[in-house]
Amino acid sequence: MVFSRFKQGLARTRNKISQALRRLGGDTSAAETLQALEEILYTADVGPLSATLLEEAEQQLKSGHLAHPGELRAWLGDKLESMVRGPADRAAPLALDAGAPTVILVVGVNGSGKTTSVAKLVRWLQGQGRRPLVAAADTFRAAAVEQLTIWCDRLGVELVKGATGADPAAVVHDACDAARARGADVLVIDTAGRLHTQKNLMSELDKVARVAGRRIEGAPHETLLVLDGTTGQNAVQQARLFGESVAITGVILAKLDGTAKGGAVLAIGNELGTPVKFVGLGEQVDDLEVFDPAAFVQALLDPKVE
Ligand SMILES: Nc1nc2c(ncn2[C@@H]2O[C@H](COP(=O)(O)OP(=O)(O)O)[C@@H](O)[C@H]2O)c(=O)[nH]1
Ligand SMILES: [Mg+2]
Repeated sequence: MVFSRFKQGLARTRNKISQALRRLGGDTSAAETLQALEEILYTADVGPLSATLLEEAEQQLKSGHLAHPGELRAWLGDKLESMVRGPADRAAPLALDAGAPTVILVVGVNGSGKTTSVAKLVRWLQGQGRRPLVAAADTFRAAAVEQLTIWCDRLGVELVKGATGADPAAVVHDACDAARARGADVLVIDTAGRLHTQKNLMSELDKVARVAGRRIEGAPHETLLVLDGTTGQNAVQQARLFGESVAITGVILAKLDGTAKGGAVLAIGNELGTPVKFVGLGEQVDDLEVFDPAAFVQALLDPKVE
């Protein structure tokens, strides 16, 4: 199931890769093989790690390994899988039951997919038998609250919101109390988009986290950074910068369905030491999957076209 969802969602990245791999045959020269590999790594936007992988592949080819395309595929699969980090426990990717209720703060830049990911997370939590409550701490634009209201209505989940322009920390304060009073076991907080360079907005985020921590012990228990997968290596850079001022516990890589740069997920797991916990594979509430590195890499390199 996860495998086929990844396959479908990764269609664009996967097609690029299988095109390159299909060109290889038993009589392909080492140079041609390396070229194909290079093409794979660069189009998938694997990033700086590509150079290391190419060097290793060259060594392998020199010593007579990887001569067959099947071997190259298997070798690449092993390499990629060892690079990428998913949640430590894929059956339980989030630290639920960490607090009463568990507080999940969702952050990221504008348009990365935060609000949609909040809706998807709520759906996922409901599927886990949880009772989530949502806080609309993006009080910047009325449209942002409206968007979240529509999702929450559809999902049958309560939303705590403030007036447009209200202090997000005040909304979170109320939401923490509401979550407790109404017996919710998870509180998911949507926030406004911000860049790591916007000092005032970053300190606003600090305040939101502090207020949550005062209302509920240990909160926020999870701080998930939502990244736009279509931006490839820029997403990696964003994660690095964001991580310098916010304690990120995991990444949601959204929009993987719309890109050939699926390799960026590998770079995030490798460079940041922050696990990719979920990937977004579409615009609907069910289009969220717990990230499983092995299934992801297998799907990426699967030669079968469907
Ligand atoms: N194809 C695709 N689109 C997505 C995904 N996640 C979000 N989007 C779209 O990206 C746009 C911005 O999403 P939104 O959640 O409003 O971003 P926010 O500004 O970070 O809250 C919307 O049009 C979403 O439908 C995804 O996983 N796949
Ligand atoms: Mg939003």
